Amino acid sequence: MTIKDICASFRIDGRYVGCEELSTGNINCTYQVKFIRDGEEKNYIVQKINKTVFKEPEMVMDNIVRVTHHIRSNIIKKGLSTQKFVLRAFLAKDTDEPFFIDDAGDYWRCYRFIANSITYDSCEDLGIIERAGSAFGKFQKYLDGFDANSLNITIPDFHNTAKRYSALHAAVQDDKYKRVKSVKEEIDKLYAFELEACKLQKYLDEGSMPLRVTHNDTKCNNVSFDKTTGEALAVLDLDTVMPGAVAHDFGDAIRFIANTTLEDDPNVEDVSLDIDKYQAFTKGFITELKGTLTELEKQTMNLGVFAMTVELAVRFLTDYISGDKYFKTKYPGHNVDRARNQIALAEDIIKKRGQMDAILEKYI
Ligand code: GN1
Ligand code: MG
Repeated sequence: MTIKDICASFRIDGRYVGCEELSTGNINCTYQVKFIRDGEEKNYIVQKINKTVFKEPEMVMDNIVRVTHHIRSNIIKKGLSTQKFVLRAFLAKDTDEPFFIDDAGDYWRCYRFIANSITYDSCEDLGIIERAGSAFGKFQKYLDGFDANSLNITIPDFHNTAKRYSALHAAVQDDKYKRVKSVKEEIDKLYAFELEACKLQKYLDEGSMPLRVTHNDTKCNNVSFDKTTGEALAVLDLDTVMPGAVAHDFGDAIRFIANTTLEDDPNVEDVSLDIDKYQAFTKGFITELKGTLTELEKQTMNLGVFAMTVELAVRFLTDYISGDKYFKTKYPGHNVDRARNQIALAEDIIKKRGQMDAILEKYI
């Protein structure tokens, strides 16, 4: 089936003009589709959901529909535009489900592309970074009152750092692709981080921290911005919305946005934590959530930055050792470069922890 056929299966009007594949995501296949309706250009995002990663796409879409419904009602209460500030999934014509299953059994979905919006894979503008922080903070605020336990667990133990380490240990043991020898140094570095990186999970296991509705993939390119005004609009990519710790969202966001280079830059000398970017995001995020955080949540925020950085390094390296089956890769060794990059970032986070704590203290 062509993308045009897929589009024809959804309740969207207008004339199909063309599509372009977007290459930023590491998991799903994403296309931006152009339509013309009443002489006006309308854009949509059409995605094929990765079934290896998301074993039950219906559950993913069920979470997304319920979460966006809750956000939408809060946005309406505030008198804000639902066209701009919340994602909308279209229904399939035949089933009225928010997905379409093609002949090959693959799941597709279709979102509105927010008019005049843009996303940033990297960003130097501290104003934009602060507004990304506010957007993710607001996302949590809008979902306050939504029962986290009612969400489907679409990827079990997604941010369970200890389980991610167990998978690494098992992959190293197995060494199916005989790749362990080439990444000995990286493995040793990650093993040295293990105790500290798993502390956050320990608090969660003990039940000392509240489980909130978290986004769990808070990369800055998952917030859309108005191209003209720079205003933060909707939070995107809600695939991994599940119960989690607030420090997961904070940590994952910082490791992405405050890295001085892209997360897969092979030149590790270019990797460090930009403290100004850290400050900008922290200001936006914490200002939204101030007053709602428990003592332990405040204390573990920067631990989350370290844990999420190390956890992703563990995931990239595990995937490399296990034959590159999970993340999309652009060249052999891509996952090793990604892991090295995150390890270098974790090393710099350790060095800058004092500075980070002082900044956090200021806003919290
Ligand atoms: C994947 O493909 P994307 O950008 O949505 C991954 C995240 C990682 C991220 C690293 C479901 O996200 O957990 O942090 O790559 N998503 C999943 O770039 O595993
Ligand atoms: Mg994602």
